[in-house]
Amino acid sequence: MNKYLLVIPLLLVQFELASANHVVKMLNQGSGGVMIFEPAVLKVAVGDSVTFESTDAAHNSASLPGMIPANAVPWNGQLSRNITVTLTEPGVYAYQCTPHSMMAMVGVIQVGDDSSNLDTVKTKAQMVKSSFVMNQTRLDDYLAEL
Ligand SMILES: [Cu+2]
Repeated sequence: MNKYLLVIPLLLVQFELASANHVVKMLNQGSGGVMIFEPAVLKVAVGDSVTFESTDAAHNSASLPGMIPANAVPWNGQLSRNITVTLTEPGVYAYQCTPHSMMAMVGVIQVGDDSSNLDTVKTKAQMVKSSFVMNQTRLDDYLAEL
């Protein structure tokens, strides 16, 4: 019986070491409206990767300047192309689709359950959302879910 009890912690360690990949679809129409990332709010573990999938054409994913953790690497995907980013810095990340930024095609990711830069991101969000011509509350709503 003892040897079986030893196996369980080993399995748990292996599970935690395995980083996961998450998919965010870039859509013309989603359950939350038009020109939208789905899911637009994502919580992942440190070291996980996220693939922004070009489900519908003519979208991209680009991190928003000043709205990712201080040491995180920014990204800027090409239109109509998948892009996979690995998130090694804990904290809050906000990103947009560049051609549809005015339509509030934005999303947020929280890495490692860390909120240390959330206030900074929320402050910057007030400037970003001033350019939205529709869905003005989307970014605030997403950030409120963290
Ligand atoms: Cu778009």
